[in-house]
Amino acid sequence: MQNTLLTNITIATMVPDDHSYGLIENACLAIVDGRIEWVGENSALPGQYSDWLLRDMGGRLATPALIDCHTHVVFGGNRAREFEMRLNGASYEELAKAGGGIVSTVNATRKCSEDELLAEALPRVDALISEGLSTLEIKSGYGLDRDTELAMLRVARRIGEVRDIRVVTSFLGAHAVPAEYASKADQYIDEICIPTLAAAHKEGLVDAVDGFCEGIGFSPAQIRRVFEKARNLSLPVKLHAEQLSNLGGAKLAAQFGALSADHLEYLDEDGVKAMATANMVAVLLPGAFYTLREKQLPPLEALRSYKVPIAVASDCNPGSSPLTSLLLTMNMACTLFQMTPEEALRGVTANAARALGLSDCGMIAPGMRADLAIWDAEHPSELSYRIGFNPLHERIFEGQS
Ligand code: DI6
Ligand code: FE
Repeated sequence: MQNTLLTNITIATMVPDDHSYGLIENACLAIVDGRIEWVGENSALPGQYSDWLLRDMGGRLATPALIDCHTHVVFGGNRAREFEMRLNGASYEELAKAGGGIVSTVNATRKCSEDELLAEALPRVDALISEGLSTLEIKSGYGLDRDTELAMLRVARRIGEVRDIRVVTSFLGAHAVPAEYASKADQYIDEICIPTLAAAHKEGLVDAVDGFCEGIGFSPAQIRRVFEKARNLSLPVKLHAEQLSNLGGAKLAAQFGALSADHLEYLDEDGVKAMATANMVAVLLPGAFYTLREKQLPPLEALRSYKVPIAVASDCNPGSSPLTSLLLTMNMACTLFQMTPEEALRGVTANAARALGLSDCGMIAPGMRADLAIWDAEHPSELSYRIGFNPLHERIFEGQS
């Protein structure tokens, strides 16, 4: 689609950060070589576009294409049985300690070839794409040995080749301690996690480095060592922090200039301040909160008052968030966390881009990539309002339908 002009369209640009959606009605949008060249009201359209290929969008709504900035979509097997056990009384932490949880997905993932991992991941990715996704973050972390961590990241890169999406990877070697290193977490960090990070980086497989800072994961001191390696390799960091308890993970991440801290139910005001000072994004994951039936809400008011940008993501993973819908994630962010529909949409567009360190997507403005979602909707609040309904009319990726 070269030199195309979309006409008769309502656009939620998400540009001004003032809770307005940046709505333009009766708008036009000019696309050249996969980039947005002009956007504005029809009445202000410059003459040079008059002989371009016109596409009448029938008054529909355009938003930036959706961005899922926190997922674990590559893994083997599923944990439906564990879900059942939780509903029969076992807690997530008890199951993790009894060799279930993340470690059981590690066993299933290690048994899969790269082709099998790809085949298992693609239906999940396709579900996200069917709701207008353009950009997907994918973490490793279910291998926990060198070969399987590398395999997961290669599969993540392949997903970006076999589908029209942009994939951003995160190395999550510090996700859990594998059974062969039980009670030897420090040794695992030294012998597997850090050397595997170096190997994955050498293969060009790592865009950022993540960790799970939690009682059932790694201590701040252990995460610090992984982050020091990331700094050495000039890789940005992010952290699963304050999900089930407050270990000060967000503050640690702030010391390393992290892109984001994610989950954050137990974040305190000091942590919020540290995130604000370090210009970090708070990534909230209502799917995990919902699945684990958590009670502790993330500190939304404090995040708002310190002006920490808030993103929301699916956290798609087999244990705590088997969720492959960003529209449902947006609905949950509103209903469970009391975010507004505007915050939810910003959370899967402009602020999700920021959480990934991307400055060329997530908003509709000249110079941005032409990654758009066209909806059968009149107003963007409809995207968060419905439950289990997909009003996507068309997805445009780098200017192509
Ligand atoms: N926090 C989560 O919610 C997921 N990982 C993490 O660090 C859970 C992953 C799983 O249970 O498989
Ligand atoms: Fe996660």
